[in-house]
Amino acid sequence: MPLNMLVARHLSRRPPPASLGTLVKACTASSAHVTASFSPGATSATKAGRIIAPPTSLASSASIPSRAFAASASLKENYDHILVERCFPENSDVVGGGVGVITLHRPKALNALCDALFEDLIHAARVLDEDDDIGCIVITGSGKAFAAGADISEMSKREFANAYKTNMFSQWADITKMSKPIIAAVNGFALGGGCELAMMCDIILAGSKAQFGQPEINLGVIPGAGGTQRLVRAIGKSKAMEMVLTGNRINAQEAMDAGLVSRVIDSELLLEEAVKMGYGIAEKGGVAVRMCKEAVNAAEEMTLSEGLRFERRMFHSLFATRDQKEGMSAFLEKRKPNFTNE
Ligand code: CO8
Repeated sequence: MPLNMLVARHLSRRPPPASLGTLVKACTASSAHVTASFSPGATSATKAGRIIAPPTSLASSASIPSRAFAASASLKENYDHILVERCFPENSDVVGGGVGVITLHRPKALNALCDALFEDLIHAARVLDEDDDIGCIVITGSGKAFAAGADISEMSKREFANAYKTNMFSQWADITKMSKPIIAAVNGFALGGGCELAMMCDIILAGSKAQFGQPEINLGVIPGAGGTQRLVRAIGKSKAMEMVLTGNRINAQEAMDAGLVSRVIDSELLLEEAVKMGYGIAEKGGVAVRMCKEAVNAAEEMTLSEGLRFERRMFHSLFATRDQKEGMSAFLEKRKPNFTNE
């Protein structure tokens, strides 16, 4: 098996979905990078030629007590409903320049978001968020769906008291707590909770076959993870109201015209383009990237004057970073900056 395939597949025992064919090219890693990311010292075992230990950055981060999750965080060897890959640009020594790709992979159920899938998704997202080699995360779908919503067969049996007492689906919001940017690469149906999951991400790229909708009204319920709130902020009241009241879907171009997505990309190239965009973000200074995310997301919650003050304070604080010194020096010296994310 070529090295790049090994790297692209190292966290998945399942065969990658067909769409990953193009991604593998984008995920090509140099042998130097493989050594750096998966040093023998950190490798506990090798099965059938596949490295199955956590990457060194995760192994070493185990000693950093900064966040409770980090203490035991490593990607699982196998997930039931997702595929996870750590991709690195070819011939690059950018610090933290990798992109974590999480592929929702329950194609027979159109990636319906059952509890177990969401548990997998949140676990992997948290680990990648803590991984110093990774600067950006991509969430994508497989088959003909990004995700066709919450799992209706699982939901159909729930009763009010149980839903209320367990705060059903509240864990979904954990996706919005990641500090690194998340790109949703939507390639097919993004319906109900699937559309809401995409809206929890920071950038939505739509494949040309993408379809977005909030069809919960057809099931006798309403959206429950942002379809009546984030959608309004993204596309305005009238269009959002039409979507949630009629359950009608919009296509990729309509989503683009409405401001829900930032770009429409040929379906075949979507994942590759998303990973490339991720590499572009991951090569910037990591502290500034996180602050950009935090400040832009704060705009949804704050008044203009509060938001401007928050932005200015964050801007000031970046003058305490090495990356600010490096970025400005590099500009003046007419060279590329070498950010260290400090
Ligand atoms: N849940 C469970 N199974 C599903 C779902 C789903 N959401 N969507 C599709 N499937 C299954 C189908 O049952 C079918 O399974 P099987 O082959 O075993 O019969 C398989 O996927 C393929 O589906 P179809 O045969 O229907 O495929 P089509 O191409 O004919 O149609 C559609 C595709 C249009 C996407 C259609 O499947 C559909 O309408 N799906 C339901 C979409 C929907 O209503 N989504 C909203 C769900 S409710 C929700 O998301 C609420 C979120 C609240 C979050 C709250 C957080 C706090």
